[in-house]
Amino acid sequence: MRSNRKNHLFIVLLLNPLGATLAQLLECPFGWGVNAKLIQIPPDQINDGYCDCPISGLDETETNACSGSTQWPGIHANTASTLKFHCPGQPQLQIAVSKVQDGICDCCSGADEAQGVCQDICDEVLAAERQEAERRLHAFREGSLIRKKELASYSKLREKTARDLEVERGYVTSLESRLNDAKDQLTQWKIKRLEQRLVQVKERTAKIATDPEIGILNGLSTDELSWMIVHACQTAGEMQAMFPLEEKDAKFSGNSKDTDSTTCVPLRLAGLDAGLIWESTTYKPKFMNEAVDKILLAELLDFNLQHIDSPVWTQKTLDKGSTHSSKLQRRRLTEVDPENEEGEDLDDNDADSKPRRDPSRDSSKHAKKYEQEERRLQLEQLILGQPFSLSRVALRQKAEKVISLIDAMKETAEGGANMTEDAEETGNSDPGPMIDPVPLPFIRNKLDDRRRVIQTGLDYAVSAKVLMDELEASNPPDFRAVLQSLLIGTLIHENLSFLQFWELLANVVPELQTADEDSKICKIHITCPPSTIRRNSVAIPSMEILKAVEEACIGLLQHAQQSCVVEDKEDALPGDIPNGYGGFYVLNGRDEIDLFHAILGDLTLVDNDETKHERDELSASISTLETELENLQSKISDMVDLVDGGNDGSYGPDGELYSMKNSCHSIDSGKYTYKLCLNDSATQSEGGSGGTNLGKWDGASVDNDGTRVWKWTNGAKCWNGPKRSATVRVTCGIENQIISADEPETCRYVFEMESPIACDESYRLKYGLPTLE
Ligand code: MAN
Repeated sequence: MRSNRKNHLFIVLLLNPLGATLAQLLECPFGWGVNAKLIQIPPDQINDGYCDCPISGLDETETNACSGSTQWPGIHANTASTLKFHCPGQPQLQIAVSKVQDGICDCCSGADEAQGVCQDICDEVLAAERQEAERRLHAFREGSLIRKKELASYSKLREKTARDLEVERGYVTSLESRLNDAKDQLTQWKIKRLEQRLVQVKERTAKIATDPEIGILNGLSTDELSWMIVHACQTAGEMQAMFPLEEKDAKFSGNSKDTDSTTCVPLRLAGLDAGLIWESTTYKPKFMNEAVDKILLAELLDFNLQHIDSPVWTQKTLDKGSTHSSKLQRRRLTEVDPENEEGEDLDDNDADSKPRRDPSRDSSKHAKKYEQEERRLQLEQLILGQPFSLSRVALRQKAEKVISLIDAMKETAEGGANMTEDAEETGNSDPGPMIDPVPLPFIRNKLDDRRRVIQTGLDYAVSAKVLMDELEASNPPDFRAVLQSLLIGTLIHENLSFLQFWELLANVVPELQTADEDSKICKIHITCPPSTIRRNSVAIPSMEILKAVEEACIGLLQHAQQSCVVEDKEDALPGDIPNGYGGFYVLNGRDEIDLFHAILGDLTLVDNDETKHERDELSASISTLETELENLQSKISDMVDLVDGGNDGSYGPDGELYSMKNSCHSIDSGKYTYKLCLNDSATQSEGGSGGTNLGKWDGASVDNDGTRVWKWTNGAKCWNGPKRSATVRVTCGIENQIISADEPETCRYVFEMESPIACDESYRLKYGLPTLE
């Protein structure tokens, strides 16, 4: 060991010129117990690879010689890394001191070994190194030019963009105000339409209702008008349940196929036509000239004009209806929110006749529901007690009777079958009465169906009664006019025929109710032939209606009598349940030859070509401006991004990554093609198809030795391993290109890439390259 000292000292002095001065002062403890003393270490024995201070290790802090001493923990990594042997003529090559004098030639000159051990191969080796150095220098020259140019153009662009940004922001303000103006125009247009319709409907309904010649509601009391509205809704519910939407043209008889729907839609629409809506939870009426927002009413009307088969009448449903699909629009008419598993009621318009829930759950909400249910039942009883409901009650009773008969027969039949089996066992051969059971379920279903029709009618009627009661309680200034307008509106939107109207009238005006026992025997609930009365010299019904009903009655009576005869023949079980069974008819709404078509047809809720065109134009200019604004905002956001050097600083120092923003780079390696996209994702594909996700762009950073590192993380999970990730280390080069790909650990991918952006000062220093003018 000692013989090597000279050589080693050379190393120390070379690497640490201060070492000798410090070492001159070095004293260290030596020996133990009574023999302990301080010894002085001469400079040539410091870091000579021989441990003179075994207790403290102070003389060999840069070698491993004192490793294991009691006080010195061993050579420190940082110190070790600085302790290198420099090969003369090879500035890039530094070798660990342990490789000096180890018998292996590391330096091309052989300077790391004793003289004569190695051959000098520097000419050969340095030529290759020189070539590499030249290549590096060339790349650096070119690359750093490109880098400078790109940085300069980014910086110029950035300044310009910062200036432009102010201008663009000014455009936003003006676009926004133009957009607001356009929206305002559309709103004003809708309000104008609303006002026009209100005036039109008011004039027309007043005429239809009270014209001395043709008025159809002349002479009626407010109570009668109110009950006619309730029964009109009952009719609407029955039509809705009896004839599902596709089977009839009637648009507004509560037109959702959803039988859960219990709100009397025609009445709600009639309300809008009268400038009136009912508050969504208390059903207190709000008139437009009082509390109702004109804009809301205009929006509702306009929406309904455009969506005649799925109208709305509250803000909430308007919002749903206008922004969502028809599926959601349909839900609007449903009492129970299908997304709510609890089956809670929608707290808007649809609860006016229901809920019909189990009241046993003990929250105040449910107590309230219980109260509502009580109220509903009371109203239902009240409605069932009206003359209009007589045929419904009769049909219900008849249906119950027949159904219990069918059930009893079924039991007997089953019992009989059992008995037959028993009889076989016991030898009793009497099989009992034989009944053909085939039509029974059919009849039973039809009767159930009829009961459902009646119940839907009742639900609608209850819904209307709730609204009527609240309306009356609110004591509106011209109650009669409001009722007339609501009734006419309901008839319009329900698509009611004159004959159905006559049925309402005949059942609510006591003097018109027939005392003709025959018609009761025939169980016809349409009052045929019509009677007529006069109140204060006003004819009820109007002459026009009387005439039309008289004509219609001729055919109806014939049909009714026939069915009476058929029914009477049947002792117990009917063979079929036609419409009109038991005297309960559900009539189709009006058609184009109906008297009411001529009277009410022009007030039906439709959008005509002209108004459609006007709205389309206004809407189009709004959407043009919206698109323009959206584009401008996205442009501005890109500009801000540029000025800010990438909103999250993602363009790196001096915005050097800007020129590479969103660029993709590929390399084929083995059977895979790798594609790395900045600000996006990295993929691995095989045979040109598909692509395994190696991760999403996770940003750029610089590691300890100044190398740029880009990362993609959170890729597709590796089977039994981590999520895939990719790392790129970027070095100086003239072009942007990936030069190597590797997967050193399963699903962890590393790449080397060349790019001009890495040709910077730190690269120059790292490789000791000359400065460029
Ligand atoms: C695929 C490729 C490979 C990866 C394995 C891991 O074959 O993504 O790179 O090593 O999955 O199962």
